[in-house]
Amino acid sequence: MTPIAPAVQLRQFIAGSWEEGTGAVLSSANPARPGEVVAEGLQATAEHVDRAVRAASDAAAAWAGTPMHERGAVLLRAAGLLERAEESLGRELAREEGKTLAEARGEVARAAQILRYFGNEGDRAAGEVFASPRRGERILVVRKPLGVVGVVTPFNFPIAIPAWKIAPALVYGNTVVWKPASTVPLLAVRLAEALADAGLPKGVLNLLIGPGKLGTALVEHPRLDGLTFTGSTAVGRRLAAAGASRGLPVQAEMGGKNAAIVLKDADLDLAAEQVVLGAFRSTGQKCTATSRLVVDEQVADEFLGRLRTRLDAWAVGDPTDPGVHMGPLISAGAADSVRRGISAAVEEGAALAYEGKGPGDPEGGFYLPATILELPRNPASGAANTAWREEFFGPVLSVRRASGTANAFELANESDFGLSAAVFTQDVTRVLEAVDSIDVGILHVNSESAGADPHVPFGGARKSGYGPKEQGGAAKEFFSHTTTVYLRGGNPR
Ligand code: UN1
Repeated sequence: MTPIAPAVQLRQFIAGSWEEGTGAVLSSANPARPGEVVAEGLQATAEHVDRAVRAASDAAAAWAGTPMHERGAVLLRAAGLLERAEESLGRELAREEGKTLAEARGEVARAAQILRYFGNEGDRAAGEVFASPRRGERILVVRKPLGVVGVVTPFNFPIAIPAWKIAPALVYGNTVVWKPASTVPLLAVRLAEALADAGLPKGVLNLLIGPGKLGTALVEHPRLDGLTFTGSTAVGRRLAAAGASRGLPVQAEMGGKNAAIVLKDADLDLAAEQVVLGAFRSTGQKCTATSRLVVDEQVADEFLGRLRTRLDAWAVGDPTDPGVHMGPLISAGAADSVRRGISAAVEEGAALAYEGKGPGDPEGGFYLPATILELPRNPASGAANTAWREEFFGPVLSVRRASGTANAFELANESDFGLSAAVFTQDVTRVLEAVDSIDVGILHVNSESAGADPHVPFGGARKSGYGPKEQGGAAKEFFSHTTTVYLRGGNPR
């Protein structure tokens, strides 16, 4: 057995200095072995929020005036630091969050890739030039930072989601006050360290570790200029409302109830592989996870059989064991809430179609087996079932059978959310119909519903998202605003 690493001391990062908090003790435990503390320290308080926002505000003008190329260069150096530490950071991430080592390393590599993409943005277009209808004139559209941006991030991608918010914030010239989920503070410290070591000037990035109410203090701070959030729908709406009431731009990436749609002509083996990955990787704790399955009734029994066969070989246990496919949930509270959701769904008529094996020795970890629920055939009771409507954020897949393609698309759209979907078919006509009729921000054809690339927009339709999308060219829509300059020479001819 590998020796247990000692708990890392947690500190706040304000105005370029690491300092102890003054709030209650915060312990980040390993969800696979809750007795094992991964990191520990004192939390930040409202007083720290105030100092962090002031530090970011004081640093804003100099950072906005730093050439974009130099801002990008800091991100490129930080990317290199993360790449070199992929192995050790991946291990810390798996121990703190509970996703498998392979996924955790992949996430660190993804964070580096995001920093690289936005680092290189420092040498790309910084605005646009238009012709003018008047002689002797050009019209420039230049981009400017918002100022101080609050960044509030969830537990499930402890380094990639922060990277995809902080990197564009910084390269477009904003300064940042970041409040990560209190369950994953260690990875937040690691990202802040990498950016500081890469040469970020004092006050440009400030990190506050502590309870959710710090997010409220942040959005209410008079010197905050914008807020970007990823997390639960309830918290996102509350922060967005608080921001809007003060006239702040807010970007909020919230829930999903993403459907995989398996049509009757699909490659069933490929679809089964991808649906298992989409539903159960990261223990179902992705806003892009596949939590609903719509399968054509003509292939439903065959397809569900293939899912069961694959899941029988799905090992659940300590995520740092390389043979494991699925680790624990993030906390006891999260596991209880998913259990309550499953019970409610069953009481409302869902059938337990599959329940996988748990770990050999759970050691008190917050495990749940991979679970498939088949919802009532009656359309009204299927649609009304809790497992069809509510995001569980756990390893649960809710199934309904469709009577053909049109019905399958209807069922897929039957949700308040619209983040992602995955459609499985070999027929290009069905693909084109899916593109037109499935109302989501991200549509996968013959691949799982999760995943995001740094160079293309990420975000949801309908109630999954609020404000501009993230990543790619979309990121600048939130992290900068435009000044339109009518530029005329002194003596037009
Ligand atoms: C992915 O699908 O790889 O919180 C990224 C989430 C999303 C990110 C998903 N914002 O799960």
